Amino acid sequence: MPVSQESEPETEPEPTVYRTLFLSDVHLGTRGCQAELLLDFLKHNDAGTVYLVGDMIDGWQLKNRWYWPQAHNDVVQKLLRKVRKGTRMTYVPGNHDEFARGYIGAFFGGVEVADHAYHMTADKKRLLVVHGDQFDIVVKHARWLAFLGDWAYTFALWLNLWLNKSRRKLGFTYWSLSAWAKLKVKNAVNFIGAFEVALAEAARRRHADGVVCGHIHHAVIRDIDGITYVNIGDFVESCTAIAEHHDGRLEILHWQMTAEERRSAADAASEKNRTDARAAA
Ligand SMILES: [Mn+2]
Repeated sequence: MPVSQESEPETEPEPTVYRTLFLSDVHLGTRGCQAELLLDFLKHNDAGTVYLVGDMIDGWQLKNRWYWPQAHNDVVQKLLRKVRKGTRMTYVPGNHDEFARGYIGAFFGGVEVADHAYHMTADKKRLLVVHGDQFDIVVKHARWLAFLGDWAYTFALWLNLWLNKSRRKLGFTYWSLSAWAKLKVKNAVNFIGAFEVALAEAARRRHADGVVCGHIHHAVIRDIDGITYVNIGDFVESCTAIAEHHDGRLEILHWQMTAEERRSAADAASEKNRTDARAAA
């Protein structure tokens, strides 16, 4: 017997249904999180498979100060509701929600928690799905590591894991690569480039055709030496997600306005065009 806890009006628009949706860096539990826009996004967009690629909940912020408004709760409910309706959902934790890394392999409300995942696109491309913070040290020391070779790369990945574990045990906050990069503003572009190359390299080492990640809040789809590099962006500043169409084509979805705001903006624009056309006549 179907049980519906939420009753939604009959007039709900039909959502666009993609093959896959990727979301990351939503940062629920912070004031910066654009939960209302995300709710609107989830209302208008659906998929057979959804990946939540880390920093969905900001455990670091919540530990300092509890902030959990209704809209943030609604996002969680909306996602779980999709699962109940048959969406396959995988949650790949990031550094801000690393508490979830203690539950790798478990299912919560039908959502699988995984350290990383491989997604096969409709056109048979194998994509590594990972948040990206695992490569912070590799990114920071990319130049040295390239010089030192393979053992250094493996060591850096291990060091990254170990350092953050120790910092946590000692009660320090997470060392944030993005914060570090923002301090060195003039290096921001270099930093994004280094991150992209490090993640593409990670995909190559795992014999994947591409990588879908988050972490640096910078949505992009581009080719790096034959590897498809995809960054989902975030739902804090840029409000972006990645969609896979039914033919395997990947696209960045921008959702800085609610669908309603979008419609009235379009109406206003076409009204202005009509007025302009009359004035010109
Ligand atoms: Mn992150």
